[in-house]
Amino acid sequence: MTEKLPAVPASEITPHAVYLNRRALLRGGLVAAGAVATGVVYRALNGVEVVETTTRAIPDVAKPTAPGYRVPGEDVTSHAAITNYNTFYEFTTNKDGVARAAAGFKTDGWTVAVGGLVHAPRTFDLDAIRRVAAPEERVYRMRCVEAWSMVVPWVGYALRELLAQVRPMASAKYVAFETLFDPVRMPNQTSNALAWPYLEGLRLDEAMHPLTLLTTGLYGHDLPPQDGAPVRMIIPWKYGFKGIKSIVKITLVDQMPPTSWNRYGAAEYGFYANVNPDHAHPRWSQATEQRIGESGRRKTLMFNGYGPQVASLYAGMDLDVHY
Ligand SMILES: Nc1nc2c(c(=O)[nH]1)N[C@H]1C(S)=C(S)[C@@H](COP(=O)(O)O)O[C@H]1N2
Ligand SMILES: [Mo]
Repeated sequence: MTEKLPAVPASEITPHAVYLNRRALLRGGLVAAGAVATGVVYRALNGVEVVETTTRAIPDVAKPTAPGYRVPGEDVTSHAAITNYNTFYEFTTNKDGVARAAAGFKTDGWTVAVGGLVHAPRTFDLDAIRRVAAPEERVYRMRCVEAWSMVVPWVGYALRELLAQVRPMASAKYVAFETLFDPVRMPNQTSNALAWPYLEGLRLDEAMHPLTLLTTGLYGHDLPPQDGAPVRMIIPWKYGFKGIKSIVKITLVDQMPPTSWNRYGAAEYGFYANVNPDHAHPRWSQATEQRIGESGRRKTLMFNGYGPQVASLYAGMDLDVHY
């Protein structure tokens, strides 16, 4: 049965992004599989600039099959699209321009300070972050509030593995995250596109959920700068903006922490930001979405399809109020 989907105003999907997903592009070798060197190549394919970003291959990535860890029957979005259609306001607000603007972003000496209401606060360098748990590939549906979506093979491990290392206190109720603030390395932080540093937060039970991924890679390689190198969050049942990039600080707190997009516009961006086709955003319908690389629209699924895993977290809550 073909159901007619409600008309949706033209989204911000550019022909560029749709083009980037063509399977022909994949066959054209834009995924530099197995490459070890980090590099950036600018290529014009039929007049469209594609930034080809190569990063270190992550050794021994496990491919678990637990429910929710894969997306059966849906195509994985191309590497070219995932790395050339980005939101990362610290570099530019132009989605097609993040790859170029972030190219060469240095993560040497990166640390993540994990503290607050914990018994064992600790600052992790990148090697320590990587040693906390074995890397896994998690193929997740991603859905942005602007009504585009992708399917992405992330690499990482459950955030709860990291939190276990610092031993949260019983008084901890939320987890607050912070992106690097460094206007020299993140040049658009000199603008007021958002208040800096970028802030996000989760309730502690959301942070401890096994689907909540501390992410260090995609397509088997370290994250490229445009996707949030060297470490970011991915919470697949929430809108993309909850997936804070280039994290330097994680703090356990007892009050709901402020978040950048909620400060920017509370009527548009709530704290929870669960994917919810029934709660309209003032500017973009949430009922349907444009999967990058497809021509028609898909119906958006409650909790982005992860309801069986996460709906119980919100039992008894009115999700039209707590959006
Ligand atoms: N620090 C930081 N994190 C961020 C953003 C940002 O601008 N700055 N954008 C968010 C938004 S709106 C989305 S949709 C996702 C996009 O991630 P991607 O570019 O890897 O697809 O990152 C999120 N994390
Ligand atoms: Mo987004």
